Amino acid sequence: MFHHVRAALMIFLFAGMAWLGGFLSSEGMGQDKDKKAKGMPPQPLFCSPLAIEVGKANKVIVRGLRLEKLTNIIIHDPKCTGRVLSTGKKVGLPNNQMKVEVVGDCEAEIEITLPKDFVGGTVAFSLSNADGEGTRAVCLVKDEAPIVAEKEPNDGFKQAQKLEVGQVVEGAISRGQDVDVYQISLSGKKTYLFNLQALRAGSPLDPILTLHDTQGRTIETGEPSSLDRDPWIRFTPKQDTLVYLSVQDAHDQGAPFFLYRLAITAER
Ligand SMILES: [Ca+2]
Repeated sequence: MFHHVRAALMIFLFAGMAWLGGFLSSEGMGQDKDKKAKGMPPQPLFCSPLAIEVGKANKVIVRGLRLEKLTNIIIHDPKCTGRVLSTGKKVGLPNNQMKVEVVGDCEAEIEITLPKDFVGGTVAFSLSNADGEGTRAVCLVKDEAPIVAEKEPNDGFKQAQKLEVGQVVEGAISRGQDVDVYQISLSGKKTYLFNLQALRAGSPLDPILTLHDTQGRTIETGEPSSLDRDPWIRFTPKQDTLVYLSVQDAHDQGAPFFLYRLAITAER
């Protein structure tokens, strides 16, 4: 008799657990369905320009996915403010070899205001729509170094654009197979650092940085940094010399938004 009761109790218990399990899993499925129906939050990828200034309101074009119905911008720094100037519009891909998750298919205009006493090389932000807050993107913040704009044509050693130590050049690999070449005069026995900034700011450029001598021979190819894979070169010439630095895309792709910054500094 006792065994029968226990068996019945066990059956009852199992049935109860099965019912509860079914209830929970159908609940879970319901949630998945809701998520799909609701859509996804915006995903900003990178900004143009890549770097913004302290002590002012910076207008920035942000490129990414699902930027059409923006409701808010969230700046992840309590000293900075931002607003959405115009919600996103769909824009095409320059060619169908480009991956939409890398270059985005939508552009919006935002404003980010940094205080004069801002400290730090980057500011992160995210955007929200009716489906919530999306992933973060990063704007670089300009330091004191003078900025030079890239000037085309600069596709070869003969057309190289002259730069000086201490400057930062802001450029773009603006079309497929574009190469930007810079000429710099260096002093012997000093150590120089050539530091490219692209991937750290989400740029779709997959940069190759190469240092050449006056004969066009490769002295060194940029080492991808362990943090963000942006390439850098440290170089100490034996005597005063001219060198050439070239910037290219690893896949020979390019578009006006394949932006980079290249900083040339002397180490003490
Ligand atoms: Ca060029």
